Amino acid sequence: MDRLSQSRRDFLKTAGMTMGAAILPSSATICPTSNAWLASAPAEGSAKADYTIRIATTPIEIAPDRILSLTTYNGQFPGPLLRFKEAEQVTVDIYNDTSVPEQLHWHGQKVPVNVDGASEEGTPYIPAHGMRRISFLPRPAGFRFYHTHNRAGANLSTGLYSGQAGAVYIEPKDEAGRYDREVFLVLKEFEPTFSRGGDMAQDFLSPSTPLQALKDAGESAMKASLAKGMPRGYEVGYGSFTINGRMLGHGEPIRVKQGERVLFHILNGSATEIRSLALPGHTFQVVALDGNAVATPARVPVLWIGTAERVSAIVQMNHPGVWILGDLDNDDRHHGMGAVVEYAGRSGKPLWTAPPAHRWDYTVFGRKETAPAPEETFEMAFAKDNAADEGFNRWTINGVAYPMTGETMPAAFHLHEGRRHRIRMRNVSDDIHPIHLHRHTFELTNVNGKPTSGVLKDVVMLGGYQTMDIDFVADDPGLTLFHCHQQLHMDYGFMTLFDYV
Ligand SMILES: [Cu+2]
Repeated sequence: MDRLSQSRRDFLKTAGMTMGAAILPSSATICPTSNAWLASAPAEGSAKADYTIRIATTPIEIAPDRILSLTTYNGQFPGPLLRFKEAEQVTVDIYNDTSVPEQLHWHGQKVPVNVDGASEEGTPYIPAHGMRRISFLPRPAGFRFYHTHNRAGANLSTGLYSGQAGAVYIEPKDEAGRYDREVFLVLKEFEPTFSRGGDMAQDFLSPSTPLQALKDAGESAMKASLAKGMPRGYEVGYGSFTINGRMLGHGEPIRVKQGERVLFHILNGSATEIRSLALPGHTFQVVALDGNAVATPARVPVLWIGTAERVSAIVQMNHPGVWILGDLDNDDRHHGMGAVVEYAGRSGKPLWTAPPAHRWDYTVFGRKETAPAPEETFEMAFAKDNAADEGFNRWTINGVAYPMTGETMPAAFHLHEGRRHRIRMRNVSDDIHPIHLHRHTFELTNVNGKPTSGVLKDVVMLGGYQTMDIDFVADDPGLTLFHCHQQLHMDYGFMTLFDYV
């Protein structure tokens, strides 16, 4: 038996054991004052973990005879779907079979710093050819994400360019929404290459009006850089596109029956890209964003999903046929970004038709009432130094680029436990930034001039030359990382730390 099938079997076995079985004792210890679960190495002869994750580089077939070398979780892409129960302790053994120390980040969860999986916060690395055992209380309930938090820099085989991404579902005590079955989809591109500023600015957000002052500042900085003879900074493009690790037409179809309500949990596991999805003749009833139920579930013809965002949406299957659930970008869809939806009793070539024009507006899912006033407000401006770091764009928050040396930095912003804080963000660049806050959930309170409330997220797309306010209660003490989730941006400065004072 090869090692790959061995590790898969081990995973299935341990995952199976947790189903209805008593939680196994482990070597984890509890810090009684903060209720934080602290990780420690498994003791000699200690009980088996509830879950085992093995990081290793393996061949992954994304289409017949299209086989990539990828670092993955448990030899598969996406990594196994991890189902936890809210606030029921789990123990996870993470083995690192690579020669590079790794960080596994529990994205969207309220976990202590030494579990979270970010070296900047002080989480210990999973040593090369070593392991870590961690224990924690999964929370909050909903659709979460686990992925590597390593810096990639110019190395396109590591960080989120690799295959280290998977879905987490934390079952709530009461499941909301009526549906017949659920389908998890992980969107991901592979075979990355660099280009010089090939990316076109995307224009799909609403409200869409840029702030003239931000635009003037961003454009004059870019003009000055080009006038000095600087080239445009590197961007990343991809050769292949997949849903659940298979290119369009090469995965198992999503088989549905007429009249069914299918709940899709969709994760954008991309390192750098924003994705769109449509299903011809159908609409999406969005019920949750980033795993958190929205204040106003609403029907949309197209989903736009920034890097690391998640959308949960119910589709009423009332248009029989064989369809392509695919990206609006023809080129990306032709290179694999899609999956086939096949009604029972129907056959033939899967069909695609472009959806009606539609803009993505987070406030549609919110409330009209304004959110409570914050007790403290932080101002942040995000800017780009074109090609400033060996040809890569350097990104700054209030003029400061997070250093890329790997050392721990002092926090730039200070939180008070229990207080409601607001981050007022201004984007002095034409890129859309998927902004992420670790270990906390934030509420959108103003989207480019439009007040809102009731949309709770951990990543949000901030439009080019736009503004946004996000509020959060400081309720998880410890260093807290804040960054753009676009790998090239976070790797070249777009990152900062909060601490609790
Ligand atoms: Cu960014």
